[in-house]
Amino acid sequence: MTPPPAGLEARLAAFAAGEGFDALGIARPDAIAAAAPRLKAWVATGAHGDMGWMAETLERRADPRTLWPEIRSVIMLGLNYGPAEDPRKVLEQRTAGAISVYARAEDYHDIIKPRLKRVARALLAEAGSRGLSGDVKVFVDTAPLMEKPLAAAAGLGWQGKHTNLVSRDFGSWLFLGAIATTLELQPTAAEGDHCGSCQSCLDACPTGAFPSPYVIDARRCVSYLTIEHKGPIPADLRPLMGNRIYGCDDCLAACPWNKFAQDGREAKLAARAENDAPPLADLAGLDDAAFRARFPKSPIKRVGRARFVRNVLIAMGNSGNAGFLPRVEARLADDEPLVRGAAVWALGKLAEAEAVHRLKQQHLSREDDADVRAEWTVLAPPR
Ligand code: B12
Ligand code: SF4
Ligand code: SF4
Repeated sequence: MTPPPAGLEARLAAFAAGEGFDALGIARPDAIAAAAPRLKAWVATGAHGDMGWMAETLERRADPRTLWPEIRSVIMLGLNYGPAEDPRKVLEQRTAGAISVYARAEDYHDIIKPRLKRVARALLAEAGSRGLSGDVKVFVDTAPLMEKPLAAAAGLGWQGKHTNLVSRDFGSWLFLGAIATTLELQPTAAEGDHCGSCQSCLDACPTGAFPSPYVIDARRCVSYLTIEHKGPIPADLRPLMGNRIYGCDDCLAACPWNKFAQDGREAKLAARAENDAPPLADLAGLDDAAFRARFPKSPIKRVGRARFVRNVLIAMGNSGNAGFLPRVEARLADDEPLVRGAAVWALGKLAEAEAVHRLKQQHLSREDDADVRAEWTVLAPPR
């Protein structure tokens, strides 16, 4: 295929800027050869936990050409969602829940995807006006594509020791999206690593989720535990989660490159005030309908009510606030075993031994779920 006339890339950049994207670069589909063996090695250690889809899509993930053989260029786009203030402030408010920055606003998938489609359509129209024909597909976290290595290859930044993409201009606060195309576009230069001797992100992690720099053990990451993990959260990690009820930003927020970042310009990505530090007391009693109504257009809805209330109960257990006990006790009889189990754990953290014993006698004999029975058993051995 002959290269397109000079200027198509410049028009592409203008379309992307017009749709509000803050960063753009172009990578060849074969640009991430080093990522494939690393990904395979990572999955082989089991670090992906119960994200079975990572292992199932391994081959396609390792090379975009397996996903789409005709692909010639991958356009990587970044959208700045830099918070107005340090998101870790809420971690000190033990009776409130900490929701990660990306989830305080509207679901970014819904914001980015239509924009990617418009940019892609404009690119095809522009190429057509130059006598070029091509095809496009857009991705935002929705396909087995390694967005971070591709973004680094396209020069948007580098994969920092916390494994996410760090940008000189936006620090750790870029959402990534991709347009794959059969058009042969001029690639942009890759970005080098600027972490140097810094390891602030590694030190900041509350659960020790980095076995080594640049490698995450998802099974220990609060983001995985609160969002992806469907079962009971391992007991040894619960106390380390503090009041984080949906995702975590500690490693991102610790990055010194954030000092060059600007607040996100996007109104739709601005935090909703009610999600800045929501009182835990308002969240533990949500039923299905109330949960959906509380988080309209939010990514939080994706985890469903049971997983979310599980997280809230763990935060209550970590709060040291015995005032939560009536709300915790109410969840001991919840329909969902996941919720009941977390309530038992929170009870053990907040209640006096006498109350624990009384409630155990009341609930254990009727409990038919093995996980919840185990929570009761660990909590206080039978007298
Ligand atoms: C699976 C996943 C997760 C998992 C696993 C996290 C992870 N680091 O992969 C969990 C649920 C934990 C997660 C959490 C979060 N995620 Co996430 N996640 C993804 C997803 C779907 C796939 C990522 C992937 O392929 N992981 C596989 C592993 C192997 O990749 P990796 O960690 O990058 O591993 C590489 C390094 O270890 C490297 N490596 C190994 N050794 C060495 C040595 C050196 C020297 C170097 C340089 C590299 C290196 O090689 C590996 C392969 O490239 C992407 C979307 C996508 N399709 O890409 C979003 C994505 C990565 N997530 C994103 C976000 C925002 C988050 C959270 C911040 C959300 C939150 N606030 O809670 C946290 C951050 C946690 C963290 N520190 O990573 C953004 C990141 C944007 C950015 N600027 O990078 C993405 C790109 C989504 C998006 N479209 O914007 N996520
Ligand atoms: S998101 Fe939080 S728990 Fe996960 S690796 Fe970063 S600091 Fe650790
Ligand atoms: S905190 Fe330091 S080590 Fe971690 S990504 Fe940022 S610059 Fe790199």
